[in-house]
Amino acid sequence: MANAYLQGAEISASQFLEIFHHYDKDGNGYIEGKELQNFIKELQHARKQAGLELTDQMRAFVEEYEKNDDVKMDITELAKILPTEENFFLFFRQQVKSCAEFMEAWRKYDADHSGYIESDELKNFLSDLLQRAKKTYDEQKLQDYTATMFKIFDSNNDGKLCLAEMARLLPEQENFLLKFQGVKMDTKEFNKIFDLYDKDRSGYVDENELEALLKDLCKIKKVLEISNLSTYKNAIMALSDGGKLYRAELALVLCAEEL
Ligand SMILES: [Ca+2]
Ligand SMILES: [Ca+2]
Ligand SMILES: [Ca+2]
Ligand SMILES: [Ca+2]
Repeated sequence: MANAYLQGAEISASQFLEIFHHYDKDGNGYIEGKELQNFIKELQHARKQAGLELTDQMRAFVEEYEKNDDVKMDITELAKILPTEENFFLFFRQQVKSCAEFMEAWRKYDADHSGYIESDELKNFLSDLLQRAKKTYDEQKLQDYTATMFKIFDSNNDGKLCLAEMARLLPEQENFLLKFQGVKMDTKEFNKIFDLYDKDRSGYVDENELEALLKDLCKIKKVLEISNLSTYKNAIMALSDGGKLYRAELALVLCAEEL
């Protein structure tokens, strides 16, 4: 593979994906161990050949690796290092800054309320993001872009994106959704919890009911931190219909199965 991209040439979203797969030899979703060693060696070599210094991001990454060779690089980290023509990770993060904004967007673009973002819905989402960022694009580009997003994020290849798959786009510190993956329950337990915390039996959980639920969850589940309670609450409430969080909406975050 030509090394132009390591020297700073701009690459397209699909080339970017190829590069990731090129280095992730065993295909486990991370460039790590020998793979990472190889990546860093080729990166340093290519930059030197082109008479270029490492960029600040590259240097920071290499320094971290030198301190701790257990470092794993996932696709969002590679996106920070390699400049892409349309760096959708950085671009997405400029537009969707917090978990609450992400949930709001989720609610809006899951137009058929299936609990998933399907191809057409993702296309609408990307199209709006591009417009907001005042980028020019045509139908072809939008289709490529959508297809690439699916290749990257549809981990279980079912042709639709669930909340947890898309949540990989969020920065680590904002990304409590990944923590909630470890808290999810089966349908029976989820329904029991929903009924228990829907104290007034209105059929939805309001903000206070949700707060009580999350407080108790923080006590039982070590991965959740009580200091983040209001962040969790605000983000999950962003999925609600004007403060009414119905069963199917809460299930997106707390239930491991489809209702
Ligand atoms: Ca790997
Ligand atoms: Ca949908
Ligand atoms: Ca999927
Ligand atoms: Ca209620």
